[in-house]
Amino acid sequence: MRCRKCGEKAAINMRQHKLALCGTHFLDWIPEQTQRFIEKYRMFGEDSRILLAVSGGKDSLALWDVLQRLGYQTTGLYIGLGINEYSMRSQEMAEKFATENDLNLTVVDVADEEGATIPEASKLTERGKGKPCSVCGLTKRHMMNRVAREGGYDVVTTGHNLDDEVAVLFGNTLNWAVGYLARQGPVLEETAAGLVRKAKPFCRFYERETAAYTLLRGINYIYEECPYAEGATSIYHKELLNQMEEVRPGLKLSFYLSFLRAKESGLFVQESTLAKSKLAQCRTCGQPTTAPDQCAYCRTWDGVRKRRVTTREGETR
Ligand code: Q46
Ligand code: ZN
Ligand code: ZN
Repeated sequence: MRCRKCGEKAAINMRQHKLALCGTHFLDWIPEQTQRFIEKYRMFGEDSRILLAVSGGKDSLALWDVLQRLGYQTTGLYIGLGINEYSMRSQEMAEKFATENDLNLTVVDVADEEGATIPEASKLTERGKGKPCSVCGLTKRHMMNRVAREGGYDVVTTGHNLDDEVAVLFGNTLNWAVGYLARQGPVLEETAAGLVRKAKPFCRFYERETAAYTLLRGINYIYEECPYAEGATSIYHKELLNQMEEVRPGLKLSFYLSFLRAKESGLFVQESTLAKSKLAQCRTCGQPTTAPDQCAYCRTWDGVRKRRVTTREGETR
Protein backbone atom coordinates (compact mmCIF):
# COMPACT_ATOMS: atom_id res chain seq x y z
CA MET A 1 0.00 0.00 0.00
CA ARG A 2 1.41 3.40 -1.04
CA CYS A 3 0.79 6.92 0.26
CA ARG A 4 -1.68 8.75 -1.97
CA LYS A 5 0.29 12.00 -1.69
CA CYS A 6 3.92 10.95 -2.23
CA GLY A 7 3.93 7.29 -3.26
CA GLU A 8 6.09 6.24 -0.28
CA LYS A 9 5.16 3.21 1.82
CA ALA A 10 1.88 3.91 3.64
CA ALA A 11 1.82 3.92 7.45
CA ILE A 12 -1.98 3.76 7.66
CA ASN A 13 -4.83 2.76 5.40
CA MET A 14 -8.15 4.39 6.22
CA ARG A 15 -10.61 2.20 4.40
CA GLN A 16 -13.60 4.41 5.21
CA HIS A 17 -11.95 7.26 3.26
CA LYS A 18 -10.23 5.00 0.71
CA LEU A 19 -7.09 6.83 1.75
CA ALA A 20 -3.63 5.48 2.57
CA LEU A 21 -0.93 7.85 3.86
CA CYS A 22 2.71 7.67 4.88
CA GLY A 23 3.73 8.78 8.40
CA THR A 24 4.68 12.32 7.36
CA HIS A 25 1.49 12.96 5.40
CA PHE A 26 -0.69 11.36 8.06
CA LEU A 27 0.83 13.67 10.69
CA ASP A 28 -0.20 16.64 8.49
CA TRP A 29 -3.60 15.18 7.66
CA ILE A 30 -4.76 14.88 11.31
CA PRO A 31 -4.35 18.61 12.17
CA GLU A 32 -5.78 19.66 8.77
CA GLN A 33 -8.88 17.56 9.34
CA THR A 34 -9.17 18.72 12.96
CA GLN A 35 -9.15 22.32 11.79
CA ARG A 36 -11.79 21.47 9.20
CA PHE A 37 -14.06 19.95 11.89
CA ILE A 38 -13.48 22.92 14.24
CA GLU A 39 -14.69 25.25 11.50
CA LYS A 40 -17.45 23.05 10.12
CA TYR A 41 -19.11 22.60 13.51
CA ARG A 42 -18.19 26.14 14.70
CA MET A 43 -16.48 24.75 17.79
CA PHE A 44 -14.31 27.77 18.68
CA GLY A 45 -12.24 30.53 17.10
CA GLU A 46 -8.59 31.54 16.94
CA ASP A 47 -8.84 33.72 20.06
CA SER A 48 -10.98 31.40 22.18
CA ARG A 49 -9.67 30.38 25.56
CA ILE A 50 -9.84 26.61 25.58
CA LEU A 51 -9.93 24.33 28.61
CA LEU A 52 -8.93 20.84 27.54
CA ALA A 53 -9.89 17.87 29.72
CA VAL A 54 -6.78 15.68 29.96
CA SER A 55 -6.98 12.13 31.25
CA GLY A 56 -3.41 11.08 30.40
CA GLY A 57 -4.81 8.71 27.75
CA LYS A 58 -4.00 8.79 24.05
CA ASP A 59 -6.97 10.79 22.78
CA SER A 60 -6.72 13.73 25.14
CA LEU A 61 -2.93 14.00 24.76
CA ALA A 62 -3.17 13.71 20.98
CA LEU A 63 -5.81 16.44 20.96
CA TRP A 64 -3.66 18.68 23.14
CA ASP A 65 -0.75 18.14 20.77
CA VAL A 66 -2.85 18.90 17.68
CA LEU A 67 -4.44 22.05 19.13
CA GLN A 68 -0.98 23.30 20.07
CA ARG A 69 0.32 22.63 16.59
CA LEU A 70 -2.65 24.56 15.20
CA GLY A 71 -1.76 27.54 17.42
CA TYR A 72 -4.75 27.53 19.81
CA GLN A 73 -4.52 28.80 23.40
CA THR A 74 -5.13 25.80 25.61
CA THR A 75 -4.96 24.98 29.29
CA GLY A 76 -5.18 21.36 30.35
CA LEU A 77 -7.43 20.23 33.17
CA TYR A 78 -6.61 17.01 34.99
CA ILE A 79 -9.18 15.73 37.48
CA GLY A 80 -7.72 13.42 40.15
CA LEU A 81 -10.34 10.73 40.77
CA GLY A 82 -8.37 8.79 43.39
CA ILE A 83 -8.58 5.47 41.52
CA ASN A 84 -5.39 3.95 42.98
CA GLU A 85 -2.50 3.22 40.62
CA TYR A 86 -4.49 4.24 37.56
CA SER A 87 -5.01 7.82 38.77
CA MET A 88 -1.40 8.16 39.89
CA ARG A 89 -0.03 6.95 36.56
CA SER A 90 -2.44 8.96 34.44
CA GLN A 91 -1.65 12.16 36.38
CA GLU A 92 2.05 11.53 35.85
CA MET A 93 1.48 11.21 32.09
CA ALA A 94 -0.55 14.42 31.92
CA GLU A 95 2.04 16.34 33.95
CA LYS A 96 4.94 14.97 31.95
CA PHE A 97 3.33 15.98 28.65
CA ALA A 98 2.57 19.48 29.97
CA THR A 99 6.13 19.98 31.25
CA GLU A 100 7.80 18.65 28.12
CA ASN A 101 5.69 20.87 25.88
CA ASP A 102 5.67 23.91 28.16
CA LEU A 103 1.88 23.88 28.55
CA ASN A 104 -0.35 24.98 31.43
CA LEU A 105 -2.05 22.25 33.40
CA THR A 106 -4.60 22.77 36.16
CA VAL A 107 -4.97 19.84 38.54
CA VAL A 108 -8.12 19.40 40.63
CA ASP A 109 -8.33 16.58 43.12
CA VAL A 110 -11.78 15.20 43.95
CA ALA A 111 -10.80 14.00 47.45
CA ASP A 112 -9.30 17.42 48.31
CA GLU A 113 -12.40 19.21 47.03
CA GLU A 114 -15.13 16.94 48.32
CA GLY A 115 -13.57 14.82 51.07
CA ALA A 116 -13.68 11.41 49.36
CA THR A 117 -12.23 9.69 46.31
CA ILE A 118 -14.54 8.40 43.57
CA PRO A 119 -14.35 4.73 44.72
CA GLU A 120 -15.04 5.80 48.33
CA ALA A 121 -17.95 8.01 47.29
CA SER A 122 -19.52 5.29 45.17
CA LYS A 123 -19.72 3.05 48.24
CA LEU A 124 -21.54 5.78 50.16
CA THR A 125 -24.21 6.65 47.61
CA GLU A 126 -27.12 4.87 45.98
CA ARG A 127 -26.14 6.45 42.69
CA GLY A 128 -24.72 3.88 40.27
CA LYS A 129 -25.62 1.02 42.63
CA GLY A 130 -22.08 0.59 43.94
CA LYS A 131 -20.41 1.08 40.53
CA PRO A 132 -18.27 4.22 40.47
CA CYS A 133 -18.87 5.29 36.84
CA SER A 134 -22.09 7.15 37.50
CA VAL A 135 -20.74 9.33 40.32
CA CYS A 136 -17.46 9.66 38.39
CA GLY A 137 -19.13 10.94 35.21
CA LEU A 138 -21.30 13.34 37.19
CA THR A 139 -18.29 14.66 39.11
CA LYS A 140 -16.09 15.09 36.03
CA ARG A 141 -18.83 17.01 34.17
CA HIS A 142 -19.46 19.25 37.15
CA MET A 143 -15.79 20.00 37.80
CA MET A 144 -15.02 20.70 34.16
CA ASN A 145 -17.85 23.19 34.02
CA ARG A 146 -16.90 24.75 37.34
CA VAL A 147 -13.24 25.27 36.42
CA ALA A 148 -14.27 26.60 32.99
CA ARG A 149 -16.72 29.11 34.50
CA GLU A 150 -14.39 30.26 37.25
CA GLY A 151 -11.47 30.62 34.84
CA GLY A 152 -13.52 32.46 32.20
CA TYR A 153 -12.89 29.86 29.49
CA ASP A 154 -14.93 30.00 26.30
CA VAL A 155 -15.09 26.30 25.68
CA VAL A 156 -14.28 22.92 27.22
CA THR A 157 -12.86 20.36 24.81
CA THR A 158 -12.59 16.63 25.28
CA GLY A 159 -10.72 13.98 23.29
CA HIS A 160 -13.73 11.78 22.46
CA ASN A 161 -13.15 9.98 19.17
CA LEU A 162 -15.61 8.50 16.68
CA ASP A 163 -15.57 5.06 18.34
CA ASP A 164 -16.58 6.66 21.65
CA GLU A 165 -19.30 8.73 20.01
CA VAL A 166 -20.71 5.86 17.97
CA ALA A 167 -20.79 3.53 21.00
CA VAL A 168 -22.78 6.15 22.93
CA LEU A 169 -25.05 6.76 19.94
CA PHE A 170 -25.65 3.02 19.52
CA GLY A 171 -26.51 2.59 23.22
CA ASN A 172 -28.84 5.57 23.21
CA THR A 173 -30.54 4.41 20.01
CA LEU A 174 -31.13 0.92 21.43
CA ASN A 175 -32.91 2.59 24.34
CA TRP A 176 -34.41 5.45 22.30
CA ALA A 177 -33.00 7.74 24.96
CA VAL A 178 -34.33 10.83 23.21
CA GLY A 179 -33.04 13.30 25.80
CA TYR A 180 -29.47 12.04 25.42
CA LEU A 181 -29.75 11.82 21.63
CA ALA A 182 -30.87 15.46 21.52
CA ARG A 183 -27.73 16.51 23.37
CA GLN A 184 -25.19 14.37 21.51
CA GLY A 185 -23.07 15.98 18.83
CA PRO A 186 -19.71 17.62 18.08
CA VAL A 187 -20.76 20.71 20.07
CA LEU A 188 -22.95 21.24 23.10
CA GLU A 189 -23.94 24.88 23.10
CA GLU A 190 -23.52 27.02 26.19
CA THR A 191 -26.71 27.85 28.05
CA ALA A 192 -27.91 30.98 29.76
CA ALA A 193 -28.05 28.99 32.99
CA GLY A 194 -24.25 28.68 33.04
CA LEU A 195 -23.28 25.59 31.12
CA VAL A 196 -20.02 26.32 29.29
CA ARG A 197 -19.83 25.34 25.61
CA LYS A 198 -18.37 21.88 24.98
CA ALA A 199 -16.65 20.64 21.86
CA LYS A 200 -15.16 17.37 20.61
CA PRO A 201 -12.71 18.17 17.80
CA PHE A 202 -11.76 14.47 17.35
CA CYS A 203 -15.33 13.21 17.00
CA ARG A 204 -14.78 12.11 13.39
CA PHE A 205 -11.50 10.25 13.86
CA TYR A 206 -11.48 6.50 14.34
CA GLU A 207 -9.70 5.33 17.48
CA ARG A 208 -7.02 3.61 15.40
CA GLU A 209 -6.24 6.99 13.82
CA THR A 210 -5.68 8.77 17.13
CA ALA A 211 -3.64 5.76 18.29
CA ALA A 212 -1.50 5.93 15.14
CA TYR A 213 -1.07 9.68 15.62
CA THR A 214 0.27 9.32 19.20
CA LEU A 215 2.58 6.53 18.08
CA LEU A 216 3.99 8.45 15.12
CA ARG A 217 4.40 11.62 17.22
CA GLY A 218 6.10 9.66 20.00
CA ILE A 219 3.59 10.78 22.63
CA ASN A 220 3.69 8.73 25.85
CA TYR A 221 0.31 8.00 27.36
CA ILE A 222 -1.24 5.64 29.86
CA TYR A 223 -2.05 2.38 28.07
CA GLU A 224 -4.14 0.86 30.81
CA GLU A 225 -7.83 1.61 30.93
CA CYS A 226 -9.45 2.62 34.20
CA PRO A 227 -10.06 -0.65 36.10
CA TYR A 228 -13.77 0.16 36.32
CA ALA A 229 -14.12 0.31 32.53
CA GLU A 230 -13.92 -3.46 32.34
CA GLY A 231 -17.21 -5.08 31.41
CA ALA A 232 -18.82 -1.72 30.58
CA THR A 233 -21.68 -1.87 28.09
CA SER A 234 -19.97 0.76 25.95
CA ILE A 235 -17.02 -1.62 25.44
CA TYR A 236 -19.39 -4.37 24.35
CA HIS A 237 -21.01 -1.94 21.91
CA LYS A 238 -17.59 -0.94 20.58
CA GLU A 239 -16.75 -4.58 19.89
CA LEU A 240 -20.04 -5.13 18.06
CA LEU A 241 -19.54 -2.01 15.97
CA ASN A 242 -15.99 -3.09 15.11
CA GLN A 243 -17.30 -6.42 13.87
CA MET A 244 -19.77 -4.62 11.62
CA GLU A 245 -17.07 -2.22 10.44
CA GLU A 246 -14.92 -5.20 9.41
CA VAL A 247 -17.61 -6.32 7.00
CA ARG A 248 -18.67 -2.84 5.92
CA PRO A 249 -15.79 -0.34 6.12
CA GLY A 250 -17.11 3.13 6.87
CA LEU A 251 -20.19 1.92 8.74
CA LYS A 252 -19.28 3.67 11.99
CA LEU A 253 -18.63 6.99 10.29
CA SER A 254 -21.78 6.80 8.20
CA PHE A 255 -23.90 5.91 11.27
CA TYR A 256 -22.60 9.01 13.05
CA LEU A 257 -22.85 11.37 10.08
CA SER A 258 -26.37 10.20 9.19
CA PHE A 259 -27.37 10.84 12.78
CA LEU A 260 -25.95 14.39 12.63
CA ARG A 261 -27.81 15.02 9.35
CA ALA A 262 -31.05 13.75 10.86
CA LYS A 263 -30.57 16.07 13.80
CA GLU A 264 -29.85 19.00 11.51
CA SER A 265 -33.06 18.36 9.63
CA GLY A 266 -35.03 18.73 12.86
CA LEU A 267 -35.16 15.34 14.52
CA PHE A 268 -35.09 15.79 18.33
CA VAL A 269 -35.55 19.56 18.03
CA GLN A 270 -38.58 19.47 20.28
CA GLU A 271 -36.65 17.52 22.90
CA SER A 272 -33.73 20.01 22.86
CA THR A 273 -36.02 23.00 23.32
CA LEU A 274 -37.82 21.24 26.13
CA ALA A 275 -34.55 20.36 27.90
CA LYS A 276 -33.28 23.95 27.66
CA SER A 277 -36.52 25.37 29.03
CA LYS A 278 -36.28 23.05 32.05
CA LEU A 279 -32.82 24.25 33.12
CA ALA A 280 -32.68 26.04 36.47
CA GLN A 281 -29.82 27.01 38.77
CA CYS A 282 -28.77 24.86 41.69
CA ARG A 283 -29.31 26.68 45.00
CA THR A 284 -26.02 25.35 46.40
CA CYS A 285 -23.46 25.66 43.59
CA GLY A 286 -25.26 27.83 41.04
CA GLN A 287 -24.64 25.41 38.20
CA PRO A 288 -27.42 24.54 35.75
CA THR A 289 -29.69 21.66 36.61
CA THR A 290 -32.92 20.07 35.45
CA ALA A 291 -33.84 19.43 39.10
CA PRO A 292 -36.04 22.10 40.66
CA ASP A 293 -33.82 22.88 43.63
CA GLN A 294 -30.42 21.24 44.03
CA CYS A 295 -28.34 19.65 41.24
CA ALA A 296 -27.53 15.94 41.16
CA TYR A 297 -23.88 16.69 41.98
CA CYS A 298 -24.63 18.58 45.19
CA ARG A 299 -27.28 16.10 46.26
CA THR A 300 -24.94 13.15 45.67
CA TRP A 301 -21.93 14.65 47.45
CA ASP A 302 -24.01 15.99 50.36
CA GLY A 303 -25.29 12.43 50.78
CA VAL A 304 -21.76 11.01 50.65
CA ARG A 305 -20.52 13.42 53.33
CA LYS A 306 -23.49 12.70 55.60
CA ARG A 307 -23.02 8.95 55.32
CA ARG A 308 -19.32 9.35 55.92
CA VAL A 309 -19.95 11.13 59.21
CA THR A 310 -22.56 8.53 60.24
CA THR A 311 -20.20 5.66 59.38
CA ARG A 312 -17.39 7.26 61.39
CA GLU A 313 -19.66 7.88 64.38
CA GLY A 314 -20.73 4.22 64.19
CA GLU A 315 -17.09 3.15 64.17
CA THR A 316 -16.11 5.22 67.21
CA ARG A 317 -19.07 4.12 69.29
S1 Q46 B 1 -16.28 6.78 34.38
FE1 Q46 B 1 -15.87 4.74 35.15
FE2 Q46 B 1 -14.38 6.13 33.42
FE3 Q46 B 1 -14.67 7.06 35.89
S2 Q46 B 1 -14.74 5.18 37.02
FE4 Q46 B 1 -13.20 4.86 35.45
S3 Q46 B 1 -14.34 3.92 33.79
S4 Q46 B 1 -12.77 6.92 34.75
S5 Q46 B 1 -14.28 7.14 31.46
ZN1 ZN C 1 3.33 10.55 1.84
ZN1 ZN D 1 -25.22 22.10 42.72
